[in-house]
Amino acid sequence: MKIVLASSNEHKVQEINEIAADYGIDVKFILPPNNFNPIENGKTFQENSYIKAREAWKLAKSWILADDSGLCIDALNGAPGIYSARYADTPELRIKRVLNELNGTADRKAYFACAMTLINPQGKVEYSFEGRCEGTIIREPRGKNGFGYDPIFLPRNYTKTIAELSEDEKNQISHRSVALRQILNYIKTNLLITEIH
Ligand code: ITT
Repeated sequence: MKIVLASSNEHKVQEINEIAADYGIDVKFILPPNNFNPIENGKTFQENSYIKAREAWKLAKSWILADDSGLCIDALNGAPGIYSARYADTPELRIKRVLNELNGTADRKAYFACAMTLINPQGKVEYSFEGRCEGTIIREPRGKNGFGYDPIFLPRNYTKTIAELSEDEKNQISHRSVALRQILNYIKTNLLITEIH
């Protein structure tokens, strides 16, 4: 089964395909055409994932999965949240801004959230789910793997940042893998036809 991932983030599609391959069902995610440029003006991750899914459906009219994700920091009242991708011009500057805003703050609690929406070829929402990964923000970036805010995020009960974990290790615990497993489970149970002998 081919599903268009309503995204232009190559890291996301790579991560999602790795998680799906591990799950053991025949689903492959592909990126939409280059002119995919949704206006993410929703107020929640869930609303934005729906907006992305609808825009991709208009282009492809096939199965669509959209992921809207971000980092929510308690001491910053949930910021950067839905603005995570736009918090500054580059990933490095976004990290710098977060660390500056948290300068001197003892409460470092945060979580990554990922809302996913699955739309069917008729354009109706089949399923949606939000996954989370809880942790804390450290004071200096560490590690080179992953993307975005991974170098400053220490998952709960870990001593390494996500950027210091292998892809496999990230995929065991990430907000994206929590949401995607739920979606894959739905697909397996409801959409893949199994032959009865
Ligand atoms: P698309 O909208 O095209 O999918 P995007 O990168 O703009 O790509 P989002 O709108 O969902 O995606 O914004 C998510 C931002 O949140 C992303 O750019 C990162 O800065 C951050 N983020 C999300 N998931 C992350 C992860 O697994 N690790 C680190 N940062 C993440």
